[in-house]
Amino acid sequence: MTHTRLSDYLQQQQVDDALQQVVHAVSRASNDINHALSKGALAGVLGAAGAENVQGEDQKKLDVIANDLLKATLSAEPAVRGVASEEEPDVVPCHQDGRYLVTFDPLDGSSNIDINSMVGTIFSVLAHTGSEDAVEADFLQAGRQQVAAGYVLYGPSVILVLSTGKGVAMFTLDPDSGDYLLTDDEVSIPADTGEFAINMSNQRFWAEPMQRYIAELLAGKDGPRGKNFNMRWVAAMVADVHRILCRGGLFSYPWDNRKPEQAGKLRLMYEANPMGFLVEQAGGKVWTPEGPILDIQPQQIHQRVPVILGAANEVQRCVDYHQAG
Ligand code: AFP
Repeated sequence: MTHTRLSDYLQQQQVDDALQQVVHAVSRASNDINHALSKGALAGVLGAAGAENVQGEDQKKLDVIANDLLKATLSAEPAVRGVASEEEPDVVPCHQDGRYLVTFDPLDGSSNIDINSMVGTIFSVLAHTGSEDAVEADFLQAGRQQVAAGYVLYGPSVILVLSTGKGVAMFTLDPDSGDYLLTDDEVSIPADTGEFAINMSNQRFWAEPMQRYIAELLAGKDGPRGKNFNMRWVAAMVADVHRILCRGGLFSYPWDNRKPEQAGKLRLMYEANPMGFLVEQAGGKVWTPEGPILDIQPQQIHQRVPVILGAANEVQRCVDYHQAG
């Protein structure tokens, strides 16, 4: 069976040339990141980098390697006006006539690196409409303005998942050719589910409506939901969302009172917005308890947001519990 190559798919979808170049730059960088990951301890790339990022998190060596690879590859692309990264304190201006801005989480799930578990690269593409040199304000566009979003999941297979606003497509890396080949272009999230993903160890810190919603799932068929639910938690959003795109489910990283001043753990511009774009394109919902995440007007590049996403009916029920107070 022959599979469509990523380059042919982008042409068939009539994606503009400049955006095609951006997607190809991300796919090239992902090949290099995957190579570094697969060498792991053999290349001495595991473990801490010995520095903190702007989030105050200890960087892993591979966080820095992945960030440097993506920054170098994208900033060499004439179509790129600027980039922003979880690992960069400020936005990085690139080409003064570039049409697109790219935000990325170079290696999501860093706590999984040293245990050989799944990690991924998340990216979001916005049109540049502002000043000559890209500045932070140019990036502060609502998630619904994204022209493309996707991720690369470094698992048993390396899978690139992409949406340019016309549904979601999945491409599997052929290790022999180095090409990403189309393996699914009918990605859809059922409105109902029997599976949820949340870090249960934080349960006592959540707001009461979230505690109620999750308690009902745990009560199973003898509880108000009248059916049993299964739970998964990979501790890498990219892997949990990939499962939801493949077989449905609900994912949440809610606000909790450990740091009450912090809206949530996940970052809006390079985690919630790109993943939310994909989830909505696949028929799911992505909300905070107040409303759709993709409608949020960003205030700063590293801002955080509480996330409830996946099966539309489950997201709605969870949000309704919050809005009922
Ligand atoms: P790291 O990249 O620091 O491992 O964080 C990953 C993440 O941002 C997201 O991908 C996971 O869903 C979530 O954090 C896991 O958080 P916990 O480690 O608190 O479960």
